[in-house]
Amino acid sequence: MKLLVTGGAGFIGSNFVRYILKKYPSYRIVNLDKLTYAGNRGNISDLNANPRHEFIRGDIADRTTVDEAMAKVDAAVNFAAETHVDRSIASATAFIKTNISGTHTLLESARKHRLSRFVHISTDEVYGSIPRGSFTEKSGLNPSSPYSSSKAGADLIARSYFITHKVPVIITRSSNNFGPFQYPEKVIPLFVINALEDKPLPLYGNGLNVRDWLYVLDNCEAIDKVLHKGKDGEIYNIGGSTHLSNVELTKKILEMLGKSSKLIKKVDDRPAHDFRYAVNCTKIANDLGWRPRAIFDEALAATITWYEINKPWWKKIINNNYREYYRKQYGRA
Ligand code: NAD
Ligand code: TDX
Repeated sequence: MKLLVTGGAGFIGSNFVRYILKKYPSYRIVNLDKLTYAGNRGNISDLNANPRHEFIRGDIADRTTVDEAMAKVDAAVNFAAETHVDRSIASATAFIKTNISGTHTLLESARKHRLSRFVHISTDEVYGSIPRGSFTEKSGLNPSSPYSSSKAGADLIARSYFITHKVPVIITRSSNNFGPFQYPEKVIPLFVINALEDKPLPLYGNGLNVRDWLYVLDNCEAIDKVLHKGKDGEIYNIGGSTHLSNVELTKKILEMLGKSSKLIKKVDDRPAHDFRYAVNCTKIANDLGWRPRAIFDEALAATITWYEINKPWWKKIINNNYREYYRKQYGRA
């Protein structure tokens, strides 16, 4: 199979590209990535000499680039997106352009090139917050941030291309991922790095907001199953089944690193901060036989070790974005 992976120089995309090339020795990947602040060639430097991996620097909203890439492949997985909620609150423009227009451009091209499969990577955030229980794939969309709204818009357009144009679209909605190569603006890498450097950990609001943590390689396995065995037009939730409040998560990180909880600094809350995300994963378990394998504490410890070992990777990112990191380090207050 020849596969187009968009956003394959980002966190989940780079883990997925590596996972697929290793698992399927005959597969070829065309990796299309704009290399925004979040994309990093260093995330895929081990693939530089791999003849089965072709990297193209380009924008998913650019029709010519997309058509050229799409002409080379049989199927596509779309990871490319603007992904940080806080940035979408500061300015939503890039989110609308990439997440909505970019997805539309890809769908048009997939239609033209008659792709055999188009997996669109969405998020549990499109369902909005749920105080208890969990959302199924039939639940309505109720996003609250410009990020999640742009992802919900993309989901609806993707679904419409299946219904109207019979483009073989499948959507995945996963919970919060963590693991190697995650850009250190997201809570786990940010807090691990700050703790390693004995800097404050800016915990938003009362710290009681709950997220369901999914190890990135479990997500890669789920997407692999969806790509090969999923049914056209379907949506699959993917969750880690590890629900933790932010304060519980923060204390775990500090404990694993042997650091004091005095490093926790409560700061102003994120505007419209969703309280709790939770997805019901019965469908992917029953239909595709997927369940998360990782044991959370072990996967978190392995992730912490990865950041300890790969200091030059995150030091370079921080040095290139010094002002931003200074602001994050001291929080919003
Ligand atoms: P990321 O921010 O680490 O990486 C995004 C990648 O997309 C980067 O390499 C970036 O350069 C690229 N990109 C951005 N705009 C582009 C454009 N216009 N054209 C081409 N490339 C572009 O993101 P991530 O955390 O790896 O998330 C990947 C996908 O998974 C996203 O669609 C996100 O919404 C979804 N998702 C993420 C999580 C999570 O916890 N990280 C959870 C659920 C869903
Ligand atoms: O400095 C921080 N302090 C803090 O308390 C940061 C960055 C976050 N938080 C809190 C906010 C959230 O409740 O931690 C929780 C997780 O925050 P993020 O890492 O920013 O993730 P979240 O907003 O939950 O969204 C993530 O999961 C779903 C990804 O960024 C999305 O791309 C994905 O769709």
